[in-house]
This record gives sequence, structure tokens and C-alpha cells, in this order.
Amino acid sequence: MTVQYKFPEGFWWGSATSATQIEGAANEGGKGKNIWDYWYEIESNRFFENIGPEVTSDFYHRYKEDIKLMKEIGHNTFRMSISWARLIPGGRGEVNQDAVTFYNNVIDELLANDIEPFVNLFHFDMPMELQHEGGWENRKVVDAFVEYAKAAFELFGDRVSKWFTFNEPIVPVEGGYLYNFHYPNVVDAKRAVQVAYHTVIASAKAVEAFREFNIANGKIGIILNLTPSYPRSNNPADMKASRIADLFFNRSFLDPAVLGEYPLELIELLREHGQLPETQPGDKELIKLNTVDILGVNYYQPRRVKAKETLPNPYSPFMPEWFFDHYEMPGRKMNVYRGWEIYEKGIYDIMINLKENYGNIESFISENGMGVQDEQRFIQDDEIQDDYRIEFIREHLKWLHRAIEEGCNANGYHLWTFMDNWSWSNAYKNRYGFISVNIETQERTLKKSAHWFEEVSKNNGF
Ligand code: BGP
Repeated sequence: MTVQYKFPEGFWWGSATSATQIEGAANEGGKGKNIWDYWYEIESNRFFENIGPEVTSDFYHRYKEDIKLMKEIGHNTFRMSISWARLIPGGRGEVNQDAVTFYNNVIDELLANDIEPFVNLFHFDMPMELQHEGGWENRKVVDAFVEYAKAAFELFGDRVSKWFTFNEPIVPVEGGYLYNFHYPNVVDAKRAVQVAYHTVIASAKAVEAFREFNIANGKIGIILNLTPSYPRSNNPADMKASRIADLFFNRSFLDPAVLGEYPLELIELLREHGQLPETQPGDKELIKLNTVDILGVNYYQPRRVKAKETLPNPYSPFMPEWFFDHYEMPGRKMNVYRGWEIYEKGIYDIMINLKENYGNIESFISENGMGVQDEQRFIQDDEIQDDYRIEFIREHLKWLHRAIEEGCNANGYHLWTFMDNWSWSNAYKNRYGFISVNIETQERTLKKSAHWFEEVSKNNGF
């Protein structure tokens, strides 16, 4: 086979998951409750088909079988997260030995199969006891997070060298404090800004703590969902709208994490509207000194914006949408099974931006993928014929390849996700995996894309 798109040697081929979405066993093994367990208890009707986080894809019991499948489909790396409430059930204090055993087993099993674990500390799953104290709004929760991070480095750092502080820290801000799709379902920009700020501080403090551990080849990073912002036109009002959307949704985390400072324009904008967060002396230096070594980029779709057509009502609550309108570009390509735009070149634009404006920081695609509703309809000969997913991955990889050829420092590609999993309030609505999971029987079946990916990984290209 001739390989037209060859990737650099040692390229990371794998997939990404998160604890709450795959482990299940939510009330087993001494795990404490997190916001998902709690929200489901009090409002199960907010979850697609009323399915909650108790069982999900049962990785807690089936990790051996699953890791065997990872190996089979050519993974050399695998991104997982630790459930904070499993490791430290109360959020702070005692470590749960059952959790230590479980994560030790998973890590050892991965390594025994030549799969390098990439471990993320926070993927939307605040322990409930800390949420009762105000969650990320409460600065004390930052200290609890740092203690948790240190416990994880100490326990698993002898075998895990790639660590991440947060996955998509903006999502709990948007979901929990702006747009009502995560617990605690508050809509209040001022509180949202405080939450965002505290997660930036928490990440910087965890980076600082990481540096005190002597982890061999250790790297600490953050995983951000970057949504490149494209204006409707080149006219100045559209361009400005796009720049502001970029400030809110990308640069609010990207700049402090990688450059060690917030964009001035964002600070000015928040100041002008009375939305600045509370800070503490020394915060600026903390952020400046503790930038990340590596950046995980989650990319699904671009953000298209246009200038506001009407002035915002000054009496309506402050929102990022005061400054731009969303824009549906005519003729855009869609993933009709999920309702999201597909724009493969976005991945290239992100990488070029990192190269030109963010010191060409080491990065990789930590999530990219195609959600599909009712995917069972594509079964033929007992296998889901997900040619659409193969095409989706291939076209994104072509642009990633081009970025690498042009000198971008991107070292891997992780699909979202390994196997179909429980996606927050969407539960099992959109299926993303290489492997389909029957949620009644927990039977796993490889999709066509899994076989294709195995070849890609084996050939280090396609
Ligand atoms: C990302 C999250 C994942 C996963 C994915 C798919 O933002 O990091 O945890 O949920 O999105 O989301 P959905 O199932 O809503 O399409």
C-alpha cells in the first residue's frame, strides 16, 4: 500500500474518554457523588431517555476486555480521566483505596498492552460535596483541586507521564452558569466569569504542583475545545464580532494557559461592563509562571458570527451574545446526524494559529469526532458501516497532515471516542465510538471505522 499521508514517527493514535462517561459503577467501589449523580437524582427528565450515569459503558468492570480492543484497533495512546469523586469521595480528605486499585489496574493494563495513558484530572465532574460549597465559584475549591491533583501525581506519576489539568474548562462555565445545560444551571455572567477565573487559577496551581514532582519525561497540559471564529464578511463590524467571540470562547483559556496572561482586550471589555472577577494578590504571577507544556485541542466545529443587528438591551443580563450574532453560512457542510457544521480546514487554522501566536506549543488533537443519532440503522452484516465517520476522520487528518508539513508541532490524533458512551444530558443519543455498545447487554462490536483506523495506525498514515 502506498501511504500518501504519512505522519511523523511516534505519532499518537488513539481515542479519548472521560471517567463519568464510560466507567459506570457510579455507586460502587466507594465512589462519592458528583454533580451528575446528583442532578440525575433530582431531575432525571433532563437526561435523554431518562438514562443516568450509574452504568454507562461499564468500563469499571470491563476495562480488560476494552483495553484488549484498543490494542486490536491499533491504539498506542489512550486518553482517560480520573473521577475526582471516586479517588477522593468527599472531594477533599481521604483517598479511596478501591479507586487506587482500579486506576492502578487500568494504567498497568494499558502499559502491558503498549498503550500510553494520557490522564486528565477534571472532565466536568465536580464532587457533590464541593458543589454544595459553591463549586468553582468558591476559591477554597481550588485548594481542594490542587490536593486532589497532588494525590494523583503521587499515586500514578511513576507510570503516567502525560497529565492534563482540565478538559474543556469553558464547558462547565457555559453549561453551568450561562446557558443552562449543566448543573447548577445558573444563568449569570458575573458568576460565570468567576468560575472561569477560578478554573484558570486551579489549572495554574496544579501545574505549579506538578513541577515539584519528579515525573520522568513528565508533561503537564490542558485540553481546550477551540472553535475558530469566522466572520460573515470582511467588513469591520463582522470582524469585530468575530474577534470578540474568539476572546470569550477561545482566548479566555488559551491565553492564560499558554501565554501566561489574559488578553487585554478581554479584561477591558469585562471591566467596562462591570464583570471582572474577584482576584487575589499574586494571581497574575501565578498564571505567568505556570503555563502548560502541551496543549490538547478538541475540535468539532467552527463558530461563525456576524455583527449584531440590533443593539443589546442594556437592561438584559450581560452575555457574550451582546457582541455578536451566530451566523449560519449558506452552503455550509453539515453532519446531518448531529446537526453540527463540518469544516475540516478548521483543524489546520487552529494549528497555524498555535504556531504563529502561541510559540508553536506542542499539541495534539485530543478530541475530534462525529456524533450520529440512531446509528443502528447503518448496520449491515452485523457491523455498523460508518463510512461517513471514516470520511470525517480522513478529511480532518489531511488538514492536520498539511499543518504538520508546514511546521506545526502537532503530535497525535485522538478520536472522540473509543466506544459509544454516555454523554451528559444527551446520554446515549449521539454515538461517537469506534466500537458500538449495546447498552442493554453491554456487548461491544467493532464498527467499520475501527478496522480502518487500525490500518491507519499500523501504516502511520493512509
Ligand atoms: C465534548 C466533550 C465530551 C463529549 C463530546 C460529545 O465537548 O469533551 O465529553 O461529550 O463533546 O458531545 P455530544 O454527545 O453532546 O455530542
